[in-house]
Amino acid sequence: MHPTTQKVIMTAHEHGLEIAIKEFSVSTRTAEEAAQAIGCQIAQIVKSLVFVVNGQPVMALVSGANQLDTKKLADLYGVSKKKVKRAEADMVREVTGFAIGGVPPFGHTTSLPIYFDETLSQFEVIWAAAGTPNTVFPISPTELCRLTHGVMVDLKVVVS
Ligand code: 5CA
Repeated sequence: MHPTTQKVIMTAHEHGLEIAIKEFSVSTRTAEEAAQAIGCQIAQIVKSLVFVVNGQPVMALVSGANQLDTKKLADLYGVSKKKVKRAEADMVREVTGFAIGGVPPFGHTTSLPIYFDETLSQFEVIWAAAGTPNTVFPISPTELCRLTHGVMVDLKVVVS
């Protein structure tokens, strides 16, 4: 098992949860690829995205079906939308310990505030990255929200 994946398993274990990692021979680097490999809806894929709000890194766990509305994230902090940026690859690695494409929702090297897309809560099972671009694991939204101390919010772009 890859050491980065081990970190994800251990963190879950510390919270009393056993997770079963699924490793694919194909890429699960993007939500589309992950859904394809798993054979689930894209909405069931958890995107673990790092944003910088007012200079502070935060993580948003967003359904693969949704785009994050930076205005909604900015509003949570009472700042202008201009103060919200997507983190660069280097920063993602620095604050999570993982490279883009395999960033898991927990097991990070630093403690990040976590926002949880409410769309994810409609499913019994959702799938998140397990530390590498070809590993994922299933989890219930309730467990994931509990384990990450996630704040459930509506952050999605509404397409009209
Ligand atoms: N393993 C999959 C599904 S679990 C996964 O990690 N998906 S993800 O959405 O969490 O990670 C890919 C995301 O990383 C992309 O949606 C994109 O928002 C972001 N990303 C990709 N390239 C870059 C980059 N160069 N800089 C910043 N963010 C990036």
